[in-house]
Amino acid sequence: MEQPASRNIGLDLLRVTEAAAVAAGRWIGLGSRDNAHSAATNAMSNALQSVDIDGQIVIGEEGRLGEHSPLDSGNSVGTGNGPAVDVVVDPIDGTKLVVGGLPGAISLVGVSPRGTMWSPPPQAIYMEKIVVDRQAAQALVPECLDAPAAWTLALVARVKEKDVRDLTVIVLNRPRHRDLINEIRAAGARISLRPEGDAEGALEAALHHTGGDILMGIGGVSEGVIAACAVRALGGGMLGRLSPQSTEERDAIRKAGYEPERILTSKEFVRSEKIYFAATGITGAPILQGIKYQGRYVETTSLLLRAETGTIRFIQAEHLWVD
Ligand code: VTB
Repeated sequence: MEQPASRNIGLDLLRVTEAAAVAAGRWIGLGSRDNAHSAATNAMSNALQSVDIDGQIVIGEEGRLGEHSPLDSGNSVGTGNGPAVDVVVDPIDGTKLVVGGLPGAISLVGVSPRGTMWSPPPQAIYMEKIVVDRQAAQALVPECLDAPAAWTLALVARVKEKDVRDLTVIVLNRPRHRDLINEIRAAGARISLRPEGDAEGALEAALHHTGGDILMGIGGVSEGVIAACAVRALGGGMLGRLSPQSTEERDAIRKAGYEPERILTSKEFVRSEKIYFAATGITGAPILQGIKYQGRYVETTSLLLRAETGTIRFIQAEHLWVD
């Protein structure tokens, strides 16, 4: 006999990123980082309270921002009725993009069973990553993180059956990436330099047919773990390693008993197939349209992933606007 379909909390989680994106959207281009950030964080936290999960935030943003919010690591979220889960959130990936009215900002949440999400100490801020889609996943080997970029790009190009010059590499525009950018250019690949948003970049690289073939470089830790949820759900490939950018950060990681040198794959970042991932566009990214206010309605575009079943849903919604 056919098994009854299992319960899917995805739609409830989608409402969480929709709420954060709609709240953040009110601050697009208005120049206030604090207002944009707290609007999105509060909206996300409120929306999470109505989800039937017994959730715990695994990586909050207190380490990076040096300030506290209802979404700090260790905080409980959800009604408490429902599965015990780990939760990783990013109310806005790319706050400066929202503040400046620039494309690329999205809101994200990832959920997996309690105890399955990798949780570094809050003092760990930076992570080096490589992310590819399901076609290129087999090409990634741990050596890629230390090899010259040309080597990794050649492996990815081969499995994707294209030339290196046809690859697009997504990289955050930061001084720390000067050598990486030079190596990629010398290898002949194209670069999409981003001012912010490496979780969004990872999503583009992990989804097939987006135009972005691979994400490389050093971004945030929470962005890395949240990206790992999406990568697993999409069957893509990912390598990550903490990349402390100061001696204080390195010492804090060691003191907490973590090996800064350890390389992890998406399966080690999230040790379960029971992953949900949701993202909603704020200012409009290549994969998700931005928020549109249409008088009485606000329109959102979201992505909802469930790893267990491999479902990929793009969801467009109109919400009756109550300000
Ligand atoms: C990235 C980016 C974020 O932080 O994670 C980046 O995706 C890394 O830190 O949007 P630096 O900005 O210090 O390089 C953000 O820019 C902000 O959280």
